[in-house]
Amino acid sequence: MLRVSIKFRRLRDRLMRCNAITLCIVLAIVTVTVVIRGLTNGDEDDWFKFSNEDISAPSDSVFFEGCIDTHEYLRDDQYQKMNASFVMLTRNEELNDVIKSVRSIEEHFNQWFQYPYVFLNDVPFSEEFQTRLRSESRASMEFGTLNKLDWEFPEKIRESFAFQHALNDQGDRGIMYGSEESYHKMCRFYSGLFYKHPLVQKFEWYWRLEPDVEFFCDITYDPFLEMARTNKKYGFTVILPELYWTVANLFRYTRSFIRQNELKVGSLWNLFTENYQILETEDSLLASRVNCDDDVEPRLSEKVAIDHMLDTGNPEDEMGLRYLIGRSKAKAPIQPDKFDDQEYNLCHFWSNFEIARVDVFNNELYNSYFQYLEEQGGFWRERWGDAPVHSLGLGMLLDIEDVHYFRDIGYRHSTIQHCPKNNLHGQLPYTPAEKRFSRHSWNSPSEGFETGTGCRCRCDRRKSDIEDTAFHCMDRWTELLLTDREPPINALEVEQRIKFDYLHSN
Ligand SMILES: Nc1nc2c(ncn2[C@@H]2O[C@H](COP(=O)(O)OP(=O)(O)OP(=O)(O)O)[C@@H](O)[C@H]2O)c(=O)[nH]1
Ligand SMILES: *[C@@H]1O[C@H](CO)[C@@H](O)[C@H](O)[C@H]1NC(C)=O
Ligand SMILES: [Mg+2]
Repeated sequence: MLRVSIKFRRLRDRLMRCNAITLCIVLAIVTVTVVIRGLTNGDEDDWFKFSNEDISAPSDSVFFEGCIDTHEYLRDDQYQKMNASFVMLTRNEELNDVIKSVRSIEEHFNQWFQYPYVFLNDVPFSEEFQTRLRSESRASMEFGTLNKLDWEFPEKIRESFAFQHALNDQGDRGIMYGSEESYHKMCRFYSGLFYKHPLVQKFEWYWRLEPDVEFFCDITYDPFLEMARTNKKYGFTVILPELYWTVANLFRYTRSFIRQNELKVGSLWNLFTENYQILETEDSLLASRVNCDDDVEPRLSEKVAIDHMLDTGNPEDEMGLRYLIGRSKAKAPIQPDKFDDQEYNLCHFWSNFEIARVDVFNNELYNSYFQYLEEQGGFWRERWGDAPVHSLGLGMLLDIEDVHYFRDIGYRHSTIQHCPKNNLHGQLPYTPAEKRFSRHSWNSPSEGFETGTGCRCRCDRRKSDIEDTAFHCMDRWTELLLTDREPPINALEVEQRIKFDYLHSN
């Protein structure tokens, strides 16, 4: 099923990139079909949905399908507790939402594993905050305060007219959180500073948490250990597209950083970028006018006819003349967000959940990337989120197989959620490590599926899964795991074929 869809998606990508009219027609047909189907049987599960599919691949799949016996797993000689902690930046006022998140992660995971917590705040945590949280877990907790330089924008910037104007302007333009200074600070902090905090640096791994998040499934194994065993460096549970206007110039600067440092990006880069370099050619005029497959034949036919006229020096060559005039009048197609033949597709790992090695960010390359972005002022001139910044940084540094999709971890933050289907065969009875986490029998898990990955997930099926709504990003992820990228088209080969036809038809 998935392989068929790969062919379909190639076709669709081609249509989308080149031909707005065709796209409109296709969309119209799809809409009509959806309406008709809705009227006739309404069985939406017949449609292709990622949430119904098995997407496991040799380079990445869930560590376990369904549950494992945690007590046995922990007793095993091979088990070792990892050098890891939870990390959460939060405010005193958010205490109740913080408790909700901690209760959820304790119930679904940490009651068995006892990983410590690190809480960070720009002002000191209150006594109440600390005591109430300590009563929520047997694991140790540390409460850190950020130093001012890590949190505030430099004074010179803060006091500039440009700074206030940039924030007001983002507010006027309706950019989500664009006028909130603290949101900008938060994004900047998570982009390039959290992993430098001494409390975070005490560990080799971290699991980022936020207030008011919810976990839906039991995580019966140790994600840090399984990542280490399979050589994974970064794990996510949601991938989705960013709001364009928050990052309008991020990719431009990212490309220029890559160019200045002559970097060779990792294969993960392909998850986040559209590639316009589909022709292998030295001819830059030709390359600039070919952005998609549909441009190849027309642009090369034009070139063959013009070259032929110039070679033969025949001014009566009507076809050649017509093409030459046409080409000199034509403007190069404008792709405003194309840099070095690439464009950011806006996909990013949703960074309010991350399980990763601290050194995936704390390394020379990523640090200088952050430094470069900081110098461009994008954390206040625009509202660059830590999620797209992390993703593009990781894209440079990592290969696709360095990343793990925690598809079996059901997660909700704000209104977006991923709740996996339960694995049909791999369910085990729940055995809490603490009495306060006992469950009522009426609170039973959702039904199981052959392709499911989850362990005792309880999902609200009325809510749609981000795997299905952020289809394009999931599509890219699975495409990269399952297929090789199409090689560029050799311009010379196509040109020779066209030339042959051209000379033999004249
Ligand atoms: N200490 C502190 N923490 C902050 C501040 N701003 C944001 N945070 C924390 O940073 C995290 C993300 O900020 P939020 O404002 O919740 O951003 P969000 O989750 O994208 O947006 P919501 O959907 O509105 O929750 C949360 O854990 C906040 O508690 C701040 O000014 N001080
Ligand atoms: C954990 O990792 C940190 C950072 O790499 C290191 O400084 C620390 O010594 C480690 N702790 C243990 C107990 O191994
Ligand atoms: Mg939040």
